[in-house]
Amino acid sequence: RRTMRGFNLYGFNSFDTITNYINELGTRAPDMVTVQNVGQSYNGRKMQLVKISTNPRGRNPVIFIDAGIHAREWVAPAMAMYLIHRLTNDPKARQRELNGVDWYILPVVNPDGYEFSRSGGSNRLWRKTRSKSSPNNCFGVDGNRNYGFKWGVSGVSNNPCDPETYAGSQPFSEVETQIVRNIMMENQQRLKLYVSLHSYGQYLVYPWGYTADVLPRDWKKLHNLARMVSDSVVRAGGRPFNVMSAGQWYPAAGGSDDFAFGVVGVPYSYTMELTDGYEFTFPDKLLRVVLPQFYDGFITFSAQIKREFG
Ligand code: ING
Ligand code: ZN
Repeated sequence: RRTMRGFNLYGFNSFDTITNYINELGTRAPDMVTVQNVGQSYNGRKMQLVKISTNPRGRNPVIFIDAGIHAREWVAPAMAMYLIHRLTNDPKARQRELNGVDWYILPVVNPDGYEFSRSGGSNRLWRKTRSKSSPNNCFGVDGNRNYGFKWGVSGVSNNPCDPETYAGSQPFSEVETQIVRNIMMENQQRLKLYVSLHSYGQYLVYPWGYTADVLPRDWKKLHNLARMVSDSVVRAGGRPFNVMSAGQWYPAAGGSDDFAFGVVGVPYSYTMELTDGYEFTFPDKLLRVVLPQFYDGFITFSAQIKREFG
Protein backbone atom coordinates (compact mmCIF):
# COMPACT_ATOMS: atom_id res chain seq x y z
CA ARG A 1 0.00 0.00 0.00
CA ARG A 2 1.25 3.44 -0.88
CA THR A 3 0.58 6.36 1.38
CA MET A 4 2.05 9.83 1.76
CA ARG A 5 4.41 10.87 -1.06
CA GLY A 6 5.84 7.58 -2.25
CA PHE A 7 6.14 5.97 1.17
CA ASN A 8 5.71 2.22 0.87
CA LEU A 9 4.55 0.62 4.11
CA TYR A 10 5.75 -2.80 2.93
CA GLY A 11 8.95 -1.67 1.25
CA PHE A 12 12.44 -0.37 1.93
CA ASN A 13 12.07 3.39 1.78
CA SER A 14 14.84 5.94 1.32
CA PHE A 15 15.84 8.03 4.30
CA ASP A 16 14.32 11.10 2.63
CA THR A 17 11.01 9.32 2.08
CA ILE A 18 11.01 8.21 5.71
CA THR A 19 11.76 11.77 6.84
CA ASN A 20 8.94 13.18 4.69
CA TYR A 21 6.49 10.62 6.05
CA ILE A 22 7.42 11.50 9.62
CA ASN A 23 7.05 15.23 9.06
CA GLU A 24 3.69 14.79 7.36
CA LEU A 25 2.49 12.66 10.24
CA GLY A 26 3.52 15.36 12.69
CA THR A 27 1.49 17.88 10.70
CA ARG A 28 -1.54 15.65 10.21
CA ALA A 29 -1.79 14.29 13.74
CA PRO A 30 -0.27 16.92 16.04
CA ASP A 31 -2.43 15.75 18.95
CA MET A 32 -0.73 12.37 18.87
CA VAL A 33 2.65 12.76 17.15
CA THR A 34 5.49 15.06 18.12
CA VAL A 35 8.56 15.13 15.88
CA GLN A 36 11.73 16.13 17.71
CA ASN A 37 14.92 17.11 15.90
CA VAL A 38 17.70 15.26 17.68
CA GLY A 39 20.73 16.21 15.62
CA GLN A 40 22.58 15.52 12.41
CA SER A 41 24.45 12.47 11.21
CA TYR A 42 28.14 12.64 10.27
CA ASN A 43 27.19 13.52 6.69
CA GLY A 44 24.63 16.08 7.81
CA ARG A 45 21.36 14.18 7.57
CA LYS A 46 18.74 15.56 9.98
CA MET A 47 17.63 12.94 12.45
CA GLN A 48 14.18 13.01 13.99
CA LEU A 49 12.65 11.24 16.93
CA VAL A 50 8.97 10.33 16.60
CA LYS A 51 7.10 10.64 19.88
CA ILE A 52 3.66 9.06 19.92
CA SER A 53 1.40 9.68 22.87
CA THR A 54 -2.32 9.89 23.56
CA ASN A 55 -1.77 10.41 27.25
CA PRO A 56 -2.27 13.93 28.60
CA ARG A 57 -0.32 13.72 31.82
CA GLY A 58 3.20 13.49 30.44
CA ARG A 59 4.22 11.11 33.19
CA ASN A 60 3.75 7.79 31.47
CA PRO A 61 6.33 5.08 31.09
CA VAL A 62 8.24 5.41 27.81
CA ILE A 63 9.11 2.68 25.34
CA PHE A 64 12.09 3.68 23.18
CA ILE A 65 12.65 1.80 19.92
CA ASP A 66 15.58 2.43 17.60
CA ALA A 67 16.47 0.79 14.30
CA GLY A 68 19.07 0.82 11.60
CA ILE A 69 22.28 1.25 13.60
CA HIS A 70 23.60 -1.27 11.07
CA ALA A 71 23.31 0.04 7.54
CA ARG A 72 22.55 -3.20 5.70
CA GLU A 73 19.83 -4.44 8.07
CA TRP A 74 16.99 -2.86 6.12
CA VAL A 75 14.19 -4.84 7.78
CA ALA A 76 14.82 -2.92 11.00
CA PRO A 77 13.86 0.58 9.76
CA ALA A 78 10.96 -1.02 7.87
CA MET A 79 9.71 -2.47 11.18
CA ALA A 80 10.13 0.86 12.96
CA MET A 81 8.07 2.59 10.26
CA TYR A 82 5.42 -0.13 10.42
CA LEU A 83 5.22 0.41 14.19
CA ILE A 84 4.74 4.15 13.67
CA HIS A 85 2.07 3.46 11.07
CA ARG A 86 0.09 1.00 13.21
CA LEU A 87 0.33 3.04 16.39
CA THR A 88 -1.05 6.09 14.60
CA ASN A 89 -3.60 4.41 12.29
CA ASP A 90 -4.97 1.35 14.07
CA PRO A 91 -8.01 2.39 16.12
CA LYS A 92 -7.32 -0.46 18.53
CA ALA A 93 -3.87 0.96 19.36
CA ARG A 94 -5.37 3.89 21.28
CA GLN A 95 -7.07 1.60 23.79
CA ARG A 96 -4.31 -0.93 23.85
CA GLU A 97 -0.62 -0.20 23.20
CA LEU A 98 -0.93 3.60 23.51
CA ASN A 99 -3.12 3.55 26.60
CA GLY A 100 -0.86 4.67 29.45
CA VAL A 101 2.39 4.20 27.53
CA ASP A 102 4.32 6.68 25.35
CA TRP A 103 6.35 5.46 22.37
CA TYR A 104 9.55 7.13 21.18
CA ILE A 105 10.84 5.76 17.88
CA LEU A 106 14.07 6.60 16.03
CA PRO A 107 13.68 4.68 12.74
CA VAL A 108 17.15 5.13 11.22
CA VAL A 109 20.04 5.56 13.66
CA ASN A 110 22.67 5.37 10.90
CA PRO A 111 21.19 7.22 7.90
CA ASP A 112 24.56 7.75 6.19
CA GLY A 113 25.30 4.04 6.22
CA TYR A 114 21.72 3.19 5.24
CA GLU A 115 21.86 5.40 2.15
CA PHE A 116 25.36 4.11 1.30
CA SER A 117 24.02 0.54 1.47
CA ARG A 118 21.04 1.54 -0.68
CA SER A 119 23.28 3.11 -3.31
CA GLY A 120 23.86 -0.33 -4.80
CA GLY A 121 26.78 -2.32 -6.13
CA SER A 122 29.37 -3.52 -3.65
CA ASN A 123 28.02 -1.22 -0.92
CA ARG A 124 24.94 -3.30 -0.17
CA LEU A 125 26.51 -5.11 2.79
CA TRP A 126 27.93 -2.02 4.48
CA ARG A 127 27.36 -2.18 8.25
CA LYS A 128 29.16 0.73 9.92
CA THR A 129 28.69 4.49 10.08
CA ARG A 130 30.43 6.63 7.43
CA SER A 131 32.79 8.73 9.56
CA LYS A 132 36.33 9.04 8.25
CA SER A 133 39.20 8.05 10.52
CA SER A 134 42.66 9.48 10.28
CA PRO A 135 45.41 8.87 9.37
CA ASN A 136 44.38 5.74 7.46
CA ASN A 137 41.36 7.26 5.73
CA CYS A 138 39.13 4.25 6.34
CA PHE A 139 35.41 4.75 6.84
CA GLY A 140 33.03 3.89 9.58
CA VAL A 141 32.58 2.62 13.11
CA ASP A 142 30.35 -0.21 14.27
CA GLY A 143 27.73 1.77 16.17
CA ASN A 144 26.85 -1.29 18.22
CA ARG A 145 30.40 -1.45 19.60
CA ASN A 146 30.64 2.30 20.26
CA TYR A 147 28.54 2.71 23.44
CA GLY A 148 30.20 3.62 26.71
CA PHE A 149 29.75 0.53 28.83
CA LYS A 150 32.58 -2.04 29.03
CA TRP A 151 33.72 -0.45 25.80
CA GLY A 152 36.18 -2.58 23.85
CA VAL A 153 36.43 -5.56 26.20
CA SER A 154 35.13 -8.24 23.79
CA GLY A 155 34.00 -8.91 20.24
CA VAL A 156 35.53 -5.78 18.74
CA SER A 157 38.25 -4.76 16.34
CA ASN A 158 40.54 -1.80 17.02
CA ASN A 159 41.40 -1.50 13.34
CA PRO A 160 39.53 1.42 11.72
CA CYS A 161 39.66 -0.44 8.42
CA ASP A 162 37.84 -3.50 9.78
CA PRO A 163 34.54 -3.51 7.88
CA GLU A 164 32.54 -5.12 10.70
CA THR A 165 33.33 -4.45 14.35
CA TYR A 166 35.67 -1.43 14.70
CA ALA A 167 34.64 0.04 18.06
CA GLY A 168 35.74 3.61 17.31
CA SER A 169 38.57 5.77 18.64
CA GLN A 170 36.77 6.13 21.99
CA PRO A 171 33.33 5.45 23.48
CA PHE A 172 30.68 7.54 21.72
CA SER A 173 33.09 8.71 19.04
CA GLU A 174 30.13 8.66 16.66
CA VAL A 175 27.58 11.47 16.57
CA GLU A 176 24.83 8.93 15.87
CA THR A 177 25.45 6.98 19.09
CA GLN A 178 25.72 10.31 20.98
CA ILE A 179 22.24 11.14 19.69
CA VAL A 180 20.79 7.86 20.97
CA ARG A 181 22.60 8.31 24.31
CA ASN A 182 21.13 11.81 24.63
CA ILE A 183 17.60 10.54 23.97
CA MET A 184 18.07 7.91 26.68
CA MET A 185 19.54 10.34 29.22
CA GLU A 186 16.85 12.98 28.60
CA ASN A 187 14.16 10.41 29.32
CA GLN A 188 16.00 8.38 31.93
CA GLN A 189 13.31 8.49 34.61
CA ARG A 190 10.42 7.37 32.40
CA LEU A 191 12.27 4.99 30.11
CA LYS A 192 11.16 1.44 30.99
CA LEU A 193 11.74 -0.52 27.78
CA TYR A 194 14.42 -0.13 25.12
CA VAL A 195 14.44 -2.27 21.98
CA SER A 196 17.12 -1.92 19.32
CA LEU A 197 15.99 -3.40 16.03
CA HIS A 198 18.45 -5.36 13.89
CA SER A 199 17.98 -8.06 11.28
CA TYR A 200 20.13 -11.13 11.31
CA GLY A 201 18.66 -14.38 12.53
CA GLN A 202 15.54 -14.45 14.64
CA TYR A 203 17.01 -13.58 18.04
CA LEU A 204 15.63 -11.64 20.97
CA VAL A 205 18.55 -11.03 23.30
CA TYR A 206 19.06 -9.12 26.54
CA PRO A 207 22.12 -8.00 28.59
CA TRP A 208 24.83 -8.76 29.07
CA GLY A 209 26.29 -8.63 25.61
CA TYR A 210 29.88 -8.00 26.74
CA THR A 211 30.27 -11.42 28.31
CA ALA A 212 28.82 -14.92 28.25
CA ASP A 213 29.87 -15.52 31.85
CA VAL A 214 27.64 -13.13 33.79
CA LEU A 215 23.90 -12.57 33.69
CA PRO A 216 22.06 -9.62 35.26
CA ARG A 217 20.59 -10.29 38.72
CA ASP A 218 17.04 -10.16 37.31
CA TRP A 219 17.75 -11.90 34.03
CA LYS A 220 14.70 -14.14 34.46
CA LYS A 221 12.37 -11.15 34.10
CA LEU A 222 14.15 -10.20 30.88
CA HIS A 223 14.05 -13.78 29.67
CA ASN A 224 10.38 -14.37 30.52
CA LEU A 225 9.15 -11.21 28.80
CA ALA A 226 11.19 -12.12 25.71
CA ARG A 227 9.58 -15.55 25.70
CA MET A 228 6.11 -13.97 25.96
CA VAL A 229 6.93 -11.67 23.04
CA SER A 230 8.17 -14.61 21.00
CA ASP A 231 5.02 -16.60 21.83
CA SER A 232 2.77 -13.80 20.64
CA VAL A 233 4.67 -13.59 17.34
CA VAL A 234 4.18 -17.34 16.96
CA ARG A 235 0.46 -16.98 17.68
CA ALA A 236 0.35 -14.42 14.85
CA GLY A 237 1.82 -17.02 12.50
CA GLY A 238 5.48 -16.03 12.79
CA ARG A 239 8.56 -17.98 13.74
CA PRO A 240 9.78 -18.12 17.34
CA PHE A 241 12.72 -16.03 18.53
CA ASN A 242 15.89 -17.51 19.97
CA VAL A 243 15.86 -16.07 23.49
CA MET A 244 19.08 -15.72 25.52
CA SER A 245 21.54 -13.12 26.70
CA ALA A 246 23.41 -11.41 23.86
CA GLY A 247 26.71 -12.71 25.24
CA GLN A 248 25.45 -16.28 25.18
CA TRP A 249 24.86 -15.80 21.45
CA TYR A 250 28.26 -14.20 20.98
CA PRO A 251 30.06 -11.79 23.32
CA ALA A 252 30.45 -8.24 22.03
CA ALA A 253 30.99 -5.09 24.11
CA GLY A 254 29.79 -1.56 23.51
CA GLY A 255 26.27 -2.45 22.44
CA SER A 256 23.37 -0.09 22.97
CA ASP A 257 21.30 -2.55 25.00
CA ASP A 258 24.10 -3.04 27.56
CA PHE A 259 24.45 0.76 27.86
CA ALA A 260 20.71 1.25 28.31
CA PHE A 261 20.55 -1.43 30.97
CA GLY A 262 23.88 -0.91 32.73
CA VAL A 263 24.27 2.88 32.64
CA VAL A 264 20.85 4.42 31.99
CA GLY A 265 19.09 1.89 34.23
CA VAL A 266 16.36 0.89 31.78
CA PRO A 267 14.73 -2.15 33.39
CA TYR A 268 13.89 -3.94 30.13
CA SER A 269 16.50 -3.71 27.38
CA TYR A 270 16.73 -5.85 24.25
CA THR A 271 18.28 -6.32 20.87
CA MET A 272 15.71 -7.78 18.49
CA GLU A 273 17.00 -9.51 15.37
CA LEU A 274 14.21 -9.70 12.84
CA THR A 275 13.87 -12.48 10.26
CA ASP A 276 15.99 -15.49 9.50
CA GLY A 277 17.05 -17.33 6.36
CA TYR A 278 17.89 -14.41 4.10
CA GLU A 279 20.88 -12.90 5.93
CA PHE A 280 20.90 -9.19 5.03
CA THR A 281 18.85 -9.37 1.85
CA PHE A 282 15.35 -10.11 3.04
CA PRO A 283 12.95 -9.81 0.07
CA ASP A 284 10.64 -6.81 0.27
CA LYS A 285 7.78 -8.99 -1.02
CA LEU A 286 7.68 -10.75 2.35
CA LEU A 287 7.49 -7.63 4.51
CA ARG A 288 3.69 -7.65 4.37
CA VAL A 289 3.78 -11.13 5.93
CA VAL A 290 6.31 -10.61 8.71
CA LEU A 291 5.80 -7.01 9.87
CA PRO A 292 2.26 -7.62 11.20
CA GLN A 293 3.51 -10.77 12.97
CA PHE A 294 6.28 -8.84 14.72
CA TYR A 295 3.83 -6.09 15.63
CA ASP A 296 2.01 -8.48 17.93
CA GLY A 297 5.25 -8.84 19.86
CA PHE A 298 5.21 -5.12 20.53
CA ILE A 299 1.64 -5.32 21.82
CA THR A 300 2.94 -7.84 24.36
CA PHE A 301 5.88 -5.61 25.28
CA SER A 302 3.58 -2.66 25.91
CA ALA A 303 1.10 -4.71 27.95
CA GLN A 304 3.91 -5.68 30.33
CA ILE A 305 5.18 -2.09 30.63
CA LYS A 306 1.67 -0.89 31.41
CA ARG A 307 1.11 -3.67 33.98
CA GLU A 308 4.38 -3.01 35.74
CA PHE A 309 4.85 0.77 35.45
CA GLY A 310 1.53 2.24 34.27
N1 ING B 1 24.05 -8.55 15.73
C1 ING B 1 24.44 -7.86 16.92
C2 ING B 1 25.78 -7.18 16.73
O1 ING B 1 25.86 -6.00 17.02
C3 ING B 1 24.68 -8.10 19.37
C4 ING B 1 24.48 -8.80 18.08
C5 ING B 1 23.62 -7.65 20.08
C6 ING B 1 25.93 -7.91 19.87
C7 ING B 1 23.80 -6.98 21.26
C8 ING B 1 26.13 -7.23 21.06
C9 ING B 1 25.04 -6.76 21.75
O2 ING B 1 26.74 -7.83 16.32
C10 ING B 1 23.93 -7.99 14.51
N2 ING B 1 23.41 -8.74 13.53
O3 ING B 1 24.23 -6.85 14.31
ZN1 ZN C 1 22.89 -5.47 13.49
